[in-house]
Amino acid sequence: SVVPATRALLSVSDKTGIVDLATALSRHGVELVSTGGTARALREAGLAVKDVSDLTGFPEMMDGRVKTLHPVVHGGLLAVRDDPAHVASMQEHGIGAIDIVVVNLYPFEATVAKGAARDEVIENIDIGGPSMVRSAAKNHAHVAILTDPADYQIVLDEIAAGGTTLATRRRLAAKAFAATAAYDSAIAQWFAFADQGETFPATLPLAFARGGEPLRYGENPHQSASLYLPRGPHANGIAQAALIQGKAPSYNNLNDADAALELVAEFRDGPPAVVIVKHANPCGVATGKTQLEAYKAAFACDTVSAFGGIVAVNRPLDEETAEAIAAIFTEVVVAPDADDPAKAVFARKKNLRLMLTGALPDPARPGLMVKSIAGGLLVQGRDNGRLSEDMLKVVTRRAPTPQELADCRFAWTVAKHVKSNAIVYARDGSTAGIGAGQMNRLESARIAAWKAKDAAEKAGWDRPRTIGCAVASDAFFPFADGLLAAVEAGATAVIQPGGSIRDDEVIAAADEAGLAMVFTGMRHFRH
Ligand code: 93A
Repeated sequence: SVVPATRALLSVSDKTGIVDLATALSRHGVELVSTGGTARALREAGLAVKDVSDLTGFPEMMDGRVKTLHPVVHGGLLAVRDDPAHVASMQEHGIGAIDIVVVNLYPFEATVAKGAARDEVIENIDIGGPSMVRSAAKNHAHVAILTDPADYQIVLDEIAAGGTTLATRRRLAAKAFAATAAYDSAIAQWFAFADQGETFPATLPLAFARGGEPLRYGENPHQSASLYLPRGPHANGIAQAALIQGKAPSYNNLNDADAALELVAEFRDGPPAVVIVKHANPCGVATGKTQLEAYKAAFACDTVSAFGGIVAVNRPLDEETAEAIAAIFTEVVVAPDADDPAKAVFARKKNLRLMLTGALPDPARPGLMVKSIAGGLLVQGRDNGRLSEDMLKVVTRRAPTPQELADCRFAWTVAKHVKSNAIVYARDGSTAGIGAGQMNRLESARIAAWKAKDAAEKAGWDRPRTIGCAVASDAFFPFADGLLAAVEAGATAVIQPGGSIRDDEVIAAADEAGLAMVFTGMRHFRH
């Protein structure tokens, strides 16, 4: 199973290390065969090289699209050396065996990444390269396929010792197929996302590669976990954020930080906004004239849950806000950026993780949501639905005041990011109470009201901030009871999708209570 090297085929776009490798190969008496640019580089280094076109009897043609796609090349790669029929075919057609193949592919991803025009991207889809890689890898019983410069030395050492070993050739073959699979999935993803804006690449499982280190554990210590990063183009999400200080984020940290970032990104074009998340649900969200004001208002919504929470801001973090955040135990702070004094504040808090994202992601972007179920994956487009003026329909006798309407929209935006059944009370650009994740809407409405009352008691306010607030419901009220619970809490305006068969009943109850209610026609389930 040791294969001595007699002939090598070299065809590389990235020519790093290729001269050294070829020099060493030729020193071991290996004949070198190469494609245009690679052959030129080797000749310039004074090496004797045979052109593939001399082997095939065809010139490279069609702008290089066809250079190695020929039976003389692929026969030399695929022939089973100890099969008499294969050997006979080689003799009949003048095909020489190739033992070592060194290929790296046209830089497709780099071409996409630099923002090249469509034609240039297409031209950088390598066809002949992956074909050679796959032929050589399939025939690893006889051929060593090098796709990574990191493996050059191992193969040279083996050649020096008499030939490549089967164990190495197998390992190289596995790596080669992983490389072509990744390459094709990047192409598929470009077609699906960047080119056509589709949300469902056919190659979903291949569209992601594990990034960096595996995570310490999953949701619980007995569960393993990894972070996978998309191949090819991606949005600047939490997975791409830079960790400025603190321990590597855990599975739960990333999950929560993602929820916080996605919600705060809804406010990226607005005034300073702060989101505090606990267990992937916001427990306080507010906008303010300053970042500190927004933080204080968000914190006041639920001072208990904020402990050990995740804070996200929509503007570069400033010092006074950092001081306020650092005053209580906070797991993670997510920000587009942080000024130096703010960083200095956190430097004193060794356990706090600071993650900087750069420009916040576009909340309207398309994308994929993946959830695993036993035996399969559920895939859907991300919920990028956003409210526009023309969607809103006033359904009550009373129309909301401008202030109520603003609070409705704010509450609605937050509710989109709260686990269903979501009820959000909001006033003056700040949440007053959030009810999340209950199995019926009435309970979420009650919990949100109870929490608002609790917050008022803790803060020593004379009354809860739900008095005169707006309430948002992520899906329609199936009965009037949930709405009446909100009325009891002090809500004067309601925003909800509408669409229940009992809408008439719910609207009548709203009119009875003097509420202003708008329908959005859009639902934001989040289960
Ligand atoms: O255009 S191709 O898809 N057609 C081919 O027949 C072919 N053969 C090798 N691309 C092809 N290659 C690629 O050319 C290799 O994968 C390598 O990336 C590159 C090396 O070209 P050169 O040696 O001319 O720089």
